[in-house]
Amino acid sequence: MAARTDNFISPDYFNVDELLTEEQKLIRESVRNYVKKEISPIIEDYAQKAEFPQHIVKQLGDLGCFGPTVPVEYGGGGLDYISYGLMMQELERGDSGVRSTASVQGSLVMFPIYAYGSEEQRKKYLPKLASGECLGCFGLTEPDHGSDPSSMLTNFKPARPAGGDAGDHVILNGAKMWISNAPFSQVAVVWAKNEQGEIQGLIVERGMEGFTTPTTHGKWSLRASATGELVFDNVKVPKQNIFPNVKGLKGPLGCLTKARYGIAWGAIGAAMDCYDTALRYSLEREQFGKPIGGFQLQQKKLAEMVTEITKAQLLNWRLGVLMSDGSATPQQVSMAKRNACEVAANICRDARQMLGGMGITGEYPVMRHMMNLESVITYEGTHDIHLLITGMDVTGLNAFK
Ligand code: TGC
Ligand code: FAD
Repeated sequence: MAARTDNFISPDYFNVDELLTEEQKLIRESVRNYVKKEISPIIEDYAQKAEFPQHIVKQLGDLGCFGPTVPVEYGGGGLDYISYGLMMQELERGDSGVRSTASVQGSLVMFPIYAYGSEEQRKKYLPKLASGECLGCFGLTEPDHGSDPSSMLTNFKPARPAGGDAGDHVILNGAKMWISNAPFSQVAVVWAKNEQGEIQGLIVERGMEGFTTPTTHGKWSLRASATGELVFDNVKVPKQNIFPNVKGLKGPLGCLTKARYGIAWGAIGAAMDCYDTALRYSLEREQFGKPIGGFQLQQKKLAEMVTEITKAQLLNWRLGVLMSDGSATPQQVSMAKRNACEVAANICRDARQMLGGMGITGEYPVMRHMMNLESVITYEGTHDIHLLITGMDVTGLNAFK
């Protein structure tokens, strides 16, 4: 497949740019340029082959896309949440799988090590994760427990050497499924139950005996992202790898709040790419003697796309302000993630139709985005789960159980 030239022009119908600082705009520009130069020309090929472009891990680290809100002293960017959101928007404009790699590394691996880890854990892992020298993954979902992670079965017990005391290790057993980055990760943040049935996080390293990461094959979505399982068969994990500062489901859910926030921005990046592609196509493609953009039905699609993108941009920006001052609620993040995924999925589908037959090919990024969004609307809490979170927040009534 010929390398694609990326001439993306970002829609900004309400001059949302005026709400951004110069620093935020510069950060966005550097990630946008990176995507144009390094991601757009290659990503279709990797997606078609269902391969993860491993070389981008170091590039994303160099660009500061891993842990942008983690303090600088641990290798993070020390940035505000709008800068982080803009980075995720630009990466997902390239491909959801690329944003996924950054979301997992920054929000689901670096954040818990920073927020719940010991000083030794922070110093040992964060700088290497930030630079991309080391890739991480996050294991919460299990084959039989997805939306309901509190029912997880993965567990650990103190290693009890015959005749000795409890020792320095625990023994981890169980399996995680659908884990982004798993096949290429050097470390995994794993959520498991202790002997009392409380959920705790552990850092499991590749190479520990009994730990394997089989690849998940046959995906029609997120094909340029590597997904796998984490299998623990009596894995001996040092006690010093357990997070000392959190217990319970609020540990993993706290990480998900950060990652879901990034997805809210990211999905709109994919939507912006599809809108930009459809708009250009509609002005170039002629049928019945005029550009298809001159037909009312196509204009309706474009007008609705740019309206929804604009509404989501404003919602994300406001949420970014609340996240930066520490006052955003997880429920607000759920609303933004759900809104962005719905808006993006609809826009990608409409854009694909506007491109006619060409819309199903890899000549354009639209079908790839459309298929990717089927994962994005499912992971980090399904569309229905986020709706129920909003429902519970406004009524006070739990409709999950
Ligand atoms: P519930 O009783 O509601 O909550 C348990 C404790 O957690 C607290 N909490 C949160 N804390 C921080 N952030 C949040 N978003 C939180 N939501 C809840 C809550 O206050 C409570 O704390 P405490 O102190 O009282 O113990 O828990 P529940 O068992 O009823 O479940 C609620 C539910 C269904 C909303 C939740 O479990 C859920 O969100 N399910 C969806 C699961 C999910 O999102 N899985 C994602 C897996 S990771 C992934 O998909 C990565 S994809 C990455 C990529 O490639 O980009
Ligand atoms: P289920 O929970 O079985 O849900 C099936 C359906 O039932 C859904 O429509 C759901 O909305 C609905 N449902 C469930 N409960 C209720 C309810 N109470 N009321 C109404 N409807 C309900 N997980 C990780 O831990 N780490 C990762 O890195 C990761 N990466 C992923 C990458 C990809 C490509 C994918 C597809 C998934 C990934 N996941 C990851 C897993 C993801 O988070 C789960 O798929 C998701 O949380 C849903 O769980 P499930 O697939 O088991 O679906």
